[in-house]
Amino acid sequence: MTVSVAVVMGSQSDWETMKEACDALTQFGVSWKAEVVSAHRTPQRMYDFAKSAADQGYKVIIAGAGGAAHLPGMIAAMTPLPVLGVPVQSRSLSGLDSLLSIVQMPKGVAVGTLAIGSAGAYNAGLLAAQMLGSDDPALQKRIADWKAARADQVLADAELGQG
Ligand code: RP5
Repeated sequence: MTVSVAVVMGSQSDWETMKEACDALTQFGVSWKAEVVSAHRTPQRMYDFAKSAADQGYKVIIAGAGGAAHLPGMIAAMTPLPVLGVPVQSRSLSGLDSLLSIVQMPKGVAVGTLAIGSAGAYNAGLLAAQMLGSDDPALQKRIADWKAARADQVLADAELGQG
């Protein structure tokens, strides 16, 4: 069976953050496969993954990394698939290094960069589902229903009090 979204990350230590992306994909019924693919430690594995991702049938790649986070950009350089980058919160600079490494791509190599940490990871999964939903009416409806339910919840809780 073809898996729709590849979720890759630079280290096992990124999984706690990146599993949020997988949770979002599961929530909307989108298939995913997660694995460690390091730009620095396993460059050949990264090359092989990026070069074969489209032929494997993936539609979107989510790539998370921390620190000198080259992984999303390197993968984007080698695949025609859309790449969503998640800056993982780093120990020394709280993820600002990850964010700038991922977001500051040169013109012509696109990485859609999300927020630092678990919110960014979840949103990467959500955004991937929304991208796939443009070609899948049932998926698009599940996302629209979820958004409507969230809005209803906010409205139901909107009255905070009166003095
Ligand atoms: C990056 O270095 C990884 O993406 C990770 O966020 C960071 C730290 O990796 P570990 O030292 O925890 O393996 O390549």
